[in-house]
Amino acid sequence: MAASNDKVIITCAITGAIHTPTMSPALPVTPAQIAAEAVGAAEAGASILHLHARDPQTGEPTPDPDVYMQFLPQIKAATDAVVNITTGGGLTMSVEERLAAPRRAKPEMCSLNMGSMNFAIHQLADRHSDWQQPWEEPYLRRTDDHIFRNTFRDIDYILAEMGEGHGTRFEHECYDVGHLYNLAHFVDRGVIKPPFFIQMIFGIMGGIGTDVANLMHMKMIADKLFGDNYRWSVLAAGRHQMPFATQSASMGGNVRVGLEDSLFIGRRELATSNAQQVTKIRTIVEELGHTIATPDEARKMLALKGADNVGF
Ligand code: KMH
Ligand code: ZN
Repeated sequence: MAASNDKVIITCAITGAIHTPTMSPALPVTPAQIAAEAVGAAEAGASILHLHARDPQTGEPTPDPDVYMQFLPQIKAATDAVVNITTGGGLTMSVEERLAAPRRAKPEMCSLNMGSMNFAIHQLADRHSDWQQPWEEPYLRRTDDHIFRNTFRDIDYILAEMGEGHGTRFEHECYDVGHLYNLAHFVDRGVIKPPFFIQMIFGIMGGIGTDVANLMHMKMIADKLFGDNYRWSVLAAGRHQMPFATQSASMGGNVRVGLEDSLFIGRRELATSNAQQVTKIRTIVEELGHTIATPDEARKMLALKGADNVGF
């Protein structure tokens, strides 16, 4: 069994690299918007903030560390939430580009995607027209031919650069059962050490689907592979976000919400902010009889290096 949760960690993924500005006016794109949304999410109860950057003019995902540095200090000044920077980046970025901002920022946490896969969001393009920016439609449509690259060598490289190099720990993003076995390979080699944090992901086209039986299976296999050496969390894409997060909390897991994963707060109703989603899942978690983790409790649960030891 996974280490039991006294407290539930809420991660909020603020903007990501999947959704585009046309899809929702609430999606933050400028550094000021990303900082404000992150601070709002933390105030609502998120103890971890998962962050990507966007080009301030166009809203296109960017790997530029200078853009990250326009919002990271603001977030740090306004909240003690754990900053978690993506190493998945955006769908057009090389592994080197994906590492540029994490290298500069040396955060407490980074995401680490645990396998290569098809990562398809082209179907989102069929739901929209009148694009605000010329990059949006081609960015989405090209993903019917997109491989999200995360080879064993890439994973080793990121572990060495960020883990050994900067003491960063990881949100291990597992989009299918095979990714748990990939994680086990690194755990068995001793390069990933407990207590590690598994983010189980449901509903990305190319990954495992949104059947609750899949969540049960992922959890069962994680228990078999890792015993009580791990912490786990769930995110599901789109309308499955809240049901799957609720299922995770009711099974003793942690939860991730945020506009990176879903733009909605209810059936066909767009969320007005990241904080709105955090407040909703926080209410559910508390109604289930759990307590949410503060940032320092999350740090302790995940053995993080602390907010004083980062590069921003
Ligand atoms: N967009 C999520 C499905 C990353 O940033 O490294 C996964 C994610 C990847 O958050
Ligand atoms: Zn992300």
